[in-house]
Amino acid sequence: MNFSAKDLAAMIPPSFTLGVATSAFQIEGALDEDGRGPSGWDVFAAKPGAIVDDHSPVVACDHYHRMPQDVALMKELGIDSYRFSLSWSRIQPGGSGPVNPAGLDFYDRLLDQLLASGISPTVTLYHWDTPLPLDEAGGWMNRDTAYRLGEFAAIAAAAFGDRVARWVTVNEPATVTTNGYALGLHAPGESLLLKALPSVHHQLLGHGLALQALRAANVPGEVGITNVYSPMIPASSNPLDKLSSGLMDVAQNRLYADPVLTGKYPDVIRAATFFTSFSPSAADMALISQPLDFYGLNYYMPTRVAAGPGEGAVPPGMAEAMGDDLSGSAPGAPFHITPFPDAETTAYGWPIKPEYISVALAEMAERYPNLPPVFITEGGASFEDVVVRDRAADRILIPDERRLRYLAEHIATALEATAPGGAAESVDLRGYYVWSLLDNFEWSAGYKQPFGLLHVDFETLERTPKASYYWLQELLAARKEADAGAAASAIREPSGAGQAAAEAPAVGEASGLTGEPDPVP
Ligand code: IFM
Repeated sequence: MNFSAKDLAAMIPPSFTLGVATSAFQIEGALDEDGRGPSGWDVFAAKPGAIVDDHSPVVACDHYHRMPQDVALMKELGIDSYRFSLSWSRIQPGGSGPVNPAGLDFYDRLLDQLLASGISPTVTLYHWDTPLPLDEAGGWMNRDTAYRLGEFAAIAAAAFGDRVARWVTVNEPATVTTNGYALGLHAPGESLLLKALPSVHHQLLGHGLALQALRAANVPGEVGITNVYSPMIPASSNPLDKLSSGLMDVAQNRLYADPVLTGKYPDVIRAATFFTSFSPSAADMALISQPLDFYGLNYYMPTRVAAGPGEGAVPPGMAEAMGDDLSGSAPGAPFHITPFPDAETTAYGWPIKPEYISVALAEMAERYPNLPPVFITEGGASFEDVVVRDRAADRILIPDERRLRYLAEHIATALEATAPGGAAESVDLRGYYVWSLLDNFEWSAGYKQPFGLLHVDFETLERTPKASYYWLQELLAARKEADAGAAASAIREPSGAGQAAAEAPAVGEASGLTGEPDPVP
């Protein structure tokens, strides 16, 4: 595939939302300021060895202080929507009880500034940074945390409900359970393996209670949940590999999507309840499966699965990126993740396979006949970026063609798949959010996995647009022109996005460097 921004713009339906996404803990910093309480992640990240090279989230991108500048960069980019999360600990420092007015004020200003910039806000209520008192009381292993999330949703609805276009209750419960409770790679650092199952149910219940609170507050915005989805591919036609890949599919995809979209846990999980005390009530399942306005799907990669114990429970290369030796992370596991022989990978070791975004959407359509409209609420790639100085033009360039190509191919493939005649034509795909606006604190991988459209120098905190930023800017401008009815096939004037956009490389072209580029130390 080789798409220029303009080719791609021509494929985008008029009401399709193009946005960027971040989360509070990954960008805000200011952990001890203005009455914010500690979160479980503050404590986890401070443990020696928990984060690669002991990187600290204390400053992160300093978004808390640089928010107006970041919104201005989004406005210049021309995005339709910004997805960000609320720091629960900033708004309700104890995770229950009193609200912190300064915390509310920060998000008030952010929302107002977004709306004044023509950007529609999508708010995630829970993106992993559980208030510490709740984590200390058992976190998601404790049913009470679900009720606390419902309460937090009511606070957020009362404060911001008038301005939020779209609410995501919980982000990627699968990652929280797998990394946080089963493998100990994320906060709260529990290694409970299969005993982590209650953390699944309590997060989904938290989703249901948050949804109920938002509806009770009559928020005008749409409400949904976000799950990460990775098509599972058996490493061979061997029945054991097929069985293993089916089990991974249950553990990573269906365990989270089935209860929300069908009101039932997958059969294999229900069969397992025969041996365990896990037995969710009909009332819980009804809360979890309330109708949604949209379903959020995070797609990054497919997963190739082989039978037998192997290296690990995360994609090869990722363990190293997280600074961990995961060879013993899932002792006795009957299967493992194995590389795609022919795939390029990101810096995280994630296989780059755009065709599988189509598989993900088609599988969702097949499994869930009542699937609501879908937003890809995250997609993107980490690559080590090279910063070069273009002396002739006296500017800094970050030619991140691989990220730009990743985005173009994934957006194009998703659009093709959901267009009439496509593999997932019944899916009502409403938008795509790029992860991420900024290079940021990538959890256990610290600052070593940059996903941003904006490069962040973590010493000076200066933001510099990468080639992918200019490419997206050109795409957005071209799409707006097309929507405005400008002659689609006529030769267009340079887009309103300015000269930088006009200079942005098409996918597959050179980086736009002129003169003698010097690597910047
Ligand atoms: O950075 C994360 C984000 O917080 C959740 N989804 C995946 C991203 C990349 O790992």
